[in-house]
Amino acid sequence: VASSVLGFPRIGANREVKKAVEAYWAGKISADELTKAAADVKKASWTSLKERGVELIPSGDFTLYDHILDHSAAFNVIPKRYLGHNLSPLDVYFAMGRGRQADGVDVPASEMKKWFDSNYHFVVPEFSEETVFKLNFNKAVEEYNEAKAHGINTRPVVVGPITFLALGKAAKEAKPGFEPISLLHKILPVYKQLLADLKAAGAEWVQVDEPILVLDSAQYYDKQFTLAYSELAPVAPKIMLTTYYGRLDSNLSFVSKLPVAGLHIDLDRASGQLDEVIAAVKPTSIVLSLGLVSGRNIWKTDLEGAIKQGEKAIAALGQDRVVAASSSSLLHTPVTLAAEKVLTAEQKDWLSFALEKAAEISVLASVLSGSQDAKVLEALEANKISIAKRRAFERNSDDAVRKRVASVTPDMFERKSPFSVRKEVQQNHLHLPKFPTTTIGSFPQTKEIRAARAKLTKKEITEAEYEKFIEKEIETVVRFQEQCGLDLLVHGEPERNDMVQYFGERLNGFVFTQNGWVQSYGSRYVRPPIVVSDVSRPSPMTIRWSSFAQSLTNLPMKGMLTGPVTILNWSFPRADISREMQCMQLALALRDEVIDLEKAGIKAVQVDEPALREGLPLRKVDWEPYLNWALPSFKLATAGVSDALQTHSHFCYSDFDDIFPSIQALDADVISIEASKSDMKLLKTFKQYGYSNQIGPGVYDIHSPRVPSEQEIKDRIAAMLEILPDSLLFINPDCGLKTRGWKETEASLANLVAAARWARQTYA
Ligand code: THG
Ligand code: ZN
Repeated sequence: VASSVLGFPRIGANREVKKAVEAYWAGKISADELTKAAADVKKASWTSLKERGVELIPSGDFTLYDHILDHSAAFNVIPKRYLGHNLSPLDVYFAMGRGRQADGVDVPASEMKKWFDSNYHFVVPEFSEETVFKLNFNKAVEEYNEAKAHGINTRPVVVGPITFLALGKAAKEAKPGFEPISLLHKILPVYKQLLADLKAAGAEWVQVDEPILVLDSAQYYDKQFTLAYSELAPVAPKIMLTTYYGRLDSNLSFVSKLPVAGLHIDLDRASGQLDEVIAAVKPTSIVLSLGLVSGRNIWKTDLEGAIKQGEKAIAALGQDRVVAASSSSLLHTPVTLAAEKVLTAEQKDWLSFALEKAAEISVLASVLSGSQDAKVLEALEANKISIAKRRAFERNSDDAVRKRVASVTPDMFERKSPFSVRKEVQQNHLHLPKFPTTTIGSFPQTKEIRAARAKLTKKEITEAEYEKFIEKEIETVVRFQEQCGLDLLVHGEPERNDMVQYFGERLNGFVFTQNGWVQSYGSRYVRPPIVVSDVSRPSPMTIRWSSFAQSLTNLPMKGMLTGPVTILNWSFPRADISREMQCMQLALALRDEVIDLEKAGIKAVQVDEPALREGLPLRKVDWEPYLNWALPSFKLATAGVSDALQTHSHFCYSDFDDIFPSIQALDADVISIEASKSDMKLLKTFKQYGYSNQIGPGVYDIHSPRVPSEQEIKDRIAAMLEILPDSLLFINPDCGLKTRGWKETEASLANLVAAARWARQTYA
C-alpha cells in the first residue's frame, strides 16, 4: 500500500510566497529572485513530505498565484486584452490574475470564482472559437525535473482536460451558444504532448485532476471523458485520475470504464461511496487511491477508522491495488502545527495540519501494508490516545448552550409582523428619505489602521491608546459621511481584522492559530478560526463601537455583524457535531448581539452572509437539507427584535438565479447585492420572483479604484427603476470599501449622493 498526498499548500511555512510575490509587484525584487524564493518553498515542501515517509509526492501543484491560471498560461489560454503590451510572460500572467494599471497599460483582472465549495478562488479561463492551444511551457515536466534534481521522485499533477474546459467560460468574442467543451478535440493534442514529455522525462505516474466528476453536470460529459482518456492513456505515464470534494454517484458507471491506471476517491467528504467504488473497479486492474485523510479540515485523523476502510479495499483488491492518500490537495489546510505557540498542548494534540497529515498518511500506509515496525505501532498507539482524549473533551458539552438550542421555539424564527407592517414602523423610526443612501459597512483599512493593530498585538501601545486611535478613526468616518450627505451611516469597522476572525475572537468555543494561513486567492490569505467546543457569547461584541459611533451623530447608525452561516463556512468546523448544530449556536449568540444593539439605540443592523451561496452542497439533491438549517439560522439571529429595527443583509455575488427563493425566505428588510457588473439581468430575476422587501443593488463596482461618474450612477438608477418599484430602492456601492483608498472613496460616494438627490427630484 503506497502513501500519497494530492497537493501541498503553496504558500510556504512562513508565507514566503506572498512576501516574494508582493515584493516583486512592488519592484523590490527581480523575477529571478522571485523564482529563487519559489524554488526554496518547493524544495522545502518536497523534502518535508519525503521526510515524513510519503511515497507519491506531488510536483507541478505549486503556483505563484493560482494553479488554474498557471494551466491557462501554459496552454496559451490568454485573453487578447493581456497581449501586445510588451510585458514579460510573467507579467502577462500576473496581469491576468490581478489586472494591471501602470505605464499606460490598463487591463482589469480576469474573473475569479470560488473553487467548488471552498473558500479558495480560481481565475476563470476564457475560451472562444479562436483559442489556439499550444504548450507555452511544460510546468509538469519542469517541476518534475526540479524535484528530481533534489533527489526526489515525484508524481506530477496536471489539471484534467474536462475539468479545465468545464470550469472555463465563453470569452466576450465567442459566438452566442459557444461552449468551451466543444474545444476538446483541439486541446487533446496539447495534452498528449505534455503527457508524452512527462513520460519521456521518466515519470512513472501522473496525477490528472478531474474534480468536476463530483458534480451533477459531469454526467453530460461521459462521451468526452471516454474520448479524452482513451486518447491520452496510450501516450501518458500511468494515469491516476483524481476526484475530490464529493462523491461520484452515477458518474461512477463511466468513470470505472475509463482506460486509466488508477482512480482516487474522497472518503472524507463521501465515505459512503467506498463499497460501490470497490465493486465497480474490482473487475478492472485499476489501482484505488483512498482519500482517507481530510484535505479540508484540520482534525487529527482517526487512524483506526481509516484502517478499517483500507482493509475493506485490500480484501477486495489486494495490497498492490490500494493507495492511502489525502482526500484532496492539502491546500485548504495550514502548513504545520509545529510553530504554534498559543494553542495549548491539549489543543494541538487534537489537530493535524498539512505536514502532520502527511505523517498520518505514511503511518496509515505502513499499517495497511502489515508493518510491525515499532515506530509505526507507536504512532498508531499515540493516535488512539489522542483521539480518545478529544472524544472525552467532546463529551463535556456546555449544557446551557445545548439546552438553549433545544428550547428554541418556532416563533423565534419569525419577525413579529410582516414586512409591509414593519416598513411603516421603520419609516417612522428612521426617517430615511426616498432612495436612501448607505454603504456596505467597511471604510478604507489604511496603513495606519493596520500599523496600530500590529502595535497592539506586539504590546507597543496600550489597550487604551488603541481604543483612542479607533475612536478617532470612527469619528473621521462619521464626519465624512455627514459631510458627504449619506443617509444611513456606518462606523467603518477600523477595529476589525477579518470579518470572521473578529467574531471568532469574541465568542466562546473558538481557538486561533498564529500562523495557520490558508490561501484565499493570489497573495491573499486567511487564518480560519477553529471551532472546538460549544459556541456562546460571553459579552457584547460590537456594542461599544456602534454606540460610540451613534453618539457622534443624529443620523441613524447601522450596526454591522457577520452572519452565522458565513462565520461557520469560513472557520474550520467541529467534526463531532453537525454543522447545523454549530450554526444554531452561532445564531443564538448573534441573536443576543442584535437584541443588544437595538437596546443600545441602534435602529438598523446588517448581518452579512456572503458565504451562504458557496456553502451550497455540490449536488443539488443535498441543497434542501443545507438550506433547511442555513436559512433558519439567519432568521433566528435576526428575528429577536421589534418591528422598528431595520435588518439588512449583504451578499457578495450576483449569481442569484438558483438561490433566489432562499434569499427571499431570509425576510431581511433590506438586502444589498453585487449588481454593478451583471447588467440588469439580475434585477429581472427579482422582479420575476416578485421580491417585495427593500433592495440596494450596487450602483458601482468597488473592486477597482476607478471612480464612477455621477452620470453613470444616474443611468444605473434609471435602469433599475424601470424594473424595481421606487419605494424599495436603496442606493449603495456593491461591497465594502476596506480594500479601497480614501481618495477614490470620497469621489465615488460624492457622485453616489449627487445621483440619489437627482433621483429624488426626478422620481418625486
Ligand atoms: N474573510 C474570510 N474569507 C473570505 C473573505 C473574508 N473569503 C472570501 C473573500 N473575503 C476573500 N477575500 C479576501 C480579501 C482580502 C484578504 C483575504 C481574503 C486579505 N488577507 C490579508 C493578507 O493576505 O494580507 C490578511 C488579513 C489579516 O491580516 O487577517 O487581505 O473577508 N475569512
Ligand atoms: Zn460584498
